[in-house]
Amino acid sequence: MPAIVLVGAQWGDEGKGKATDLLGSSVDHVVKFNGGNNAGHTVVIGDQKYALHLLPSGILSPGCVPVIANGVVIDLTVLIEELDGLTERGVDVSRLRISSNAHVIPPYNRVLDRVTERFLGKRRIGTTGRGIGPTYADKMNRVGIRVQDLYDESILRQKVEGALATKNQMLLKVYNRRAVEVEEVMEELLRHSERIRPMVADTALELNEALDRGETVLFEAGQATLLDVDHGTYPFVTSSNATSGGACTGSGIAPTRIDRVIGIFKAYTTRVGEGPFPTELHDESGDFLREAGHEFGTTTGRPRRCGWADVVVGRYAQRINGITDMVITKLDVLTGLEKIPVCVAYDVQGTRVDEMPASQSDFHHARPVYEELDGWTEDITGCRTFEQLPPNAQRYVRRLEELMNTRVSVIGVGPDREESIVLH
Ligand code: 2SA
Ligand code: GDP
Ligand code: MG
Repeated sequence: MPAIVLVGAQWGDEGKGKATDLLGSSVDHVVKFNGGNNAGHTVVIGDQKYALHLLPSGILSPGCVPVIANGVVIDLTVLIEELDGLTERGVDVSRLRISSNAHVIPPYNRVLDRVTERFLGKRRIGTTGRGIGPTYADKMNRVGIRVQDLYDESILRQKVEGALATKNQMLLKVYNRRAVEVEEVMEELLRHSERIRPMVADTALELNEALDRGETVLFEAGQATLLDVDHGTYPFVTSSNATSGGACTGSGIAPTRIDRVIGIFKAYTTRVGEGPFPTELHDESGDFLREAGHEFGTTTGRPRRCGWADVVVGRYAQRINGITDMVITKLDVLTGLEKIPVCVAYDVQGTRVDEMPASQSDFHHARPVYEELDGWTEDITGCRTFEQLPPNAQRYVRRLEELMNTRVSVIGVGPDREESIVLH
């Protein structure tokens, strides 16, 4: 299958990094098409653990070309830090390709992200504070700075001056912060520009040519369906399209070229940041999931909010993304629970609702309607075939598959690359 999109089916941190890495050896290119260093993907290979933010997980697979496509926003300092960190650990990063159309995160947008959140107070989004939202806003507002601008200093200066004319008004007059100097922005943006120059390319052309040659390209989404700016729980979302459609606009690959969409669905649910979450647990069950699943932000270290699996969300993700295969991750985390509730519908002010409510207000009021499944106690981390799973774990997976009207192709039973059951 030459063009595969991999998306998160919930609110992120489903284990996309591990799933990408698992496919890595059979893939020629891994493309990051949205988001920036707000993402955090943890990949465990033997005794080595890697936390990737800006780089696609494919960077860890020898022979695979990692691509940062046009839909990504790049913090250049973080990019260099990540490249240096991996190089020190013996990873060859020289194959990286960076789209000349990708936008860069200028320092003032990091400041604006943080002060806006503080200003919003109780209405804050709970962003990662990396400048993601303001940089996408600049892109839409046509005052953004692109990678290609780094190679024309006079254009770059004009753009920085133009952007600062309004940004400094906001910083000074609205947020009571110091103004940002043109020179400090120029210095940061140009500090590493020559170093990345050999990697900068027309990645849309390169990817289309790779597909023409019959090579396999994997598009790896950052964040997830319910964090998508159009299809997520707006305004409690990130500022990019994290759903499968975003792979096309974010990379320059036409929808007709996509062959397969893999959805990553964690066997329970987590969310970081603010916003509605019907199955959230505020009791010891939530603490159990957080501890057993090590649910702390890969980028910010924030404790993740935890709750039971929600198949209304899963079905929604299946529909919005056109998911052809579902990967169920972290099944091992549920080991030891006597009963495992699964949310099959919502009660919205006395009315049963089977699909994601079209109105955000209804979703804020949605209360989960649960079906309870029996748990298992056996350690499943050593299982490598479906039949080796305890019968109740098998039933849990089959029931999710049925309720989400999908096909489960892989089951994760531990963080390591090897701790996976491949069904199809
Ligand atoms: P932003 O910074 O503008 O993208 O924040 C907007 C919302 O998107 C959420 N968001 C995330 N949710 C889950 N995981 C993310 N990546 C990191 C991780 C997060 C971390 O892998 O753990 O370390 O805290 C991620 N990135 C953005 C965010 O929480 C806001 O709700
Ligand atoms: P991503 O943002 O979707 O790539 O996910 P993260 O890397 O932020 O969070 C997923 C976490 O779960 C990481 O620490 C992974 O190492 C871990 N993980 C992935 N799959 C499994 C699994 O099947 N079982 C367990 N126990 N951990 C897993
Ligand atoms: Mg993550």
